[in-house]
Amino acid sequence: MAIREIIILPDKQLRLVSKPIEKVTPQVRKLADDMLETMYDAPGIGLAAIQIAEPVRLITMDLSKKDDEQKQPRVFINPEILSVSEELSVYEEGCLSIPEYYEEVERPATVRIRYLDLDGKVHDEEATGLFATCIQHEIDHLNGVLFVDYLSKLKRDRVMKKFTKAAKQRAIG
Ligand code: GNR
Ligand code: NI
Repeated sequence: MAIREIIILPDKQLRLVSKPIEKVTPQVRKLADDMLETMYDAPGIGLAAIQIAEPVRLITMDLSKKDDEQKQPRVFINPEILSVSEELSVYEEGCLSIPEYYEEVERPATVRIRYLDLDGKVHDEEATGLFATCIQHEIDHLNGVLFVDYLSKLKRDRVMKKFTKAAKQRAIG
């Protein structure tokens, strides 16, 4: 396993549409392992492969509490949203690719999802609460969408500008 670098705004790779995984090969398992290790190290509750510059439809997640004895690592391959509830819910979201920026986002409160696990088995599930928010946030990443896209243009422009400026400062050194 290896901890990989997480790419941040304004990296254009975050806007790529990730490709479906055709077969669960040993390389896919290795990538999922690296993603889990990178996610726990960050730390974050979810990670999409594109956040470590791998444009494939693979997501890791662990929604267990920090002080839970057992970790609950989860892997979602080619996840799809089958349906969404009319009911909406608001969560304060953050993103490892937009460090230290948090804003409330409104999304469907419940979603039905379909995905493959690391054995290639199909799962149909209902996600609610933080699980619903997180899986929607991660599937958005697979489509090149970031949570700041749901904010006002004023807020989004402000964030984009801040991260563009910070990247330029780092380039100067
Ligand atoms: O660690 C994360 N926390 C989080 C909090 C609220 C809504 C979504 C998330 S996902 C985020 C990790 C991340 O950037 N995943 O793409
Ligand atoms: Ni994110």
